[in-house]
Amino acid sequence: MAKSEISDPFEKARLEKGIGEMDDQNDPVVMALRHKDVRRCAHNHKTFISGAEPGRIVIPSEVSIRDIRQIPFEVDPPMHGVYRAVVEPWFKRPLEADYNTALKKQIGAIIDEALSKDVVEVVKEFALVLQSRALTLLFNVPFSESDTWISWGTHVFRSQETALDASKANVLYDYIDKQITHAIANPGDDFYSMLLAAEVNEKKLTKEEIKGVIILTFAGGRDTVINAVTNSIAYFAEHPKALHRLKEDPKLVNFAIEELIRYFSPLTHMGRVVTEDTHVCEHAVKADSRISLNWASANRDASVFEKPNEVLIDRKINPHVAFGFGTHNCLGATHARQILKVLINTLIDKVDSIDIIEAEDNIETLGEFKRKVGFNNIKVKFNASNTL
Ligand code: EMZ
Repeated sequence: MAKSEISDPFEKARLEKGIGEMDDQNDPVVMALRHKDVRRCAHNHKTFISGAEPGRIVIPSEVSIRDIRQIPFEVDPPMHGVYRAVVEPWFKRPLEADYNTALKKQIGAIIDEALSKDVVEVVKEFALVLQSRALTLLFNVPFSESDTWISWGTHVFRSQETALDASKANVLYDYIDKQITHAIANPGDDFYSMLLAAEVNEKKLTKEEIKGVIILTFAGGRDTVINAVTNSIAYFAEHPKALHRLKEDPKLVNFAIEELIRYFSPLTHMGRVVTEDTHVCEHAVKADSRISLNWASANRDASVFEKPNEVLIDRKINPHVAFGFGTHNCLGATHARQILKVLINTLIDKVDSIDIIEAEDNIETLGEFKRKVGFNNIKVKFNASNTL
């Protein structure tokens, strides 16, 4: 099997039953597997809520390690929309020309460094660095902050040793407290200062609310972006023709981004808590139980996607749900898409081919299902294109 291949473990269950079941810390989850059901449940935010106990819609549940509500992620309409309106313009800044220029400079430097090395371990030396540095643009804080963030590793709540690591969460919370205190004393044009000045229903956000937004910004787009970047490198290593095709026809880059995100589905699923006895795909679910919207499975649904297990980099009709669907669609999607766009364009410019030396998969276990989401580590050699 090719190293960049991400197979679909849900196919049989999706076709036969439409659902999958898994336990998670004695709080079981019924996974909706079909594209239609995933969208329908995501749309029905009254029966399937996000505003449950903080941490409960995440799988694995983070209830035991945090009690701060992430905003707007763990808030339902109508308040969800009110918070979202406050933060949304900030999360659209990646579309601005200056932001793009800065991102190009950062990613160009990372690729130049990679080209100068014999071996690069992509997860930690490339994707983690790239994600952390790019996040300084989203926060609009000094570049040097990224060194601290890199030291936190690929997940702020999880470590290699434990799936839920409370001590790691505390490192993040202490850091955020310090940054907020600093911004109160020195208001500037950074994310913290924007949130401190923001008003919701004519009232300033509380410190708890501000922390909720910031924690989400650190946690939500971390391993997901790292997986998307790493998987992209692995894909182009094994499909050099795809990179050459994009070079010849740059109009395809936007299609390629959506297709890679569909194929990778860096976030397998997201939970919801059920408010009343109901059904998911004819399967009874009880009030106060959990379901999940399995984006990864929906994105391989053959009733929606032709050749669902193939990457068609020019796929035109692509209603994927890799960034979620409906009210709660991913707040960081613009930033993530810009990262991938600049990454691909820089690879096109500077890289001819990539050789995989060795790789270890990162596999998630969801009940009977095992799904590859990315790599624990993957060593590669980047080869420069002959542009001179
Ligand atoms: C939460 C989540 C958000 C959670 C869109 O996903 O991402 C997870 O990686 C975090 O652990 O706390 O932010």
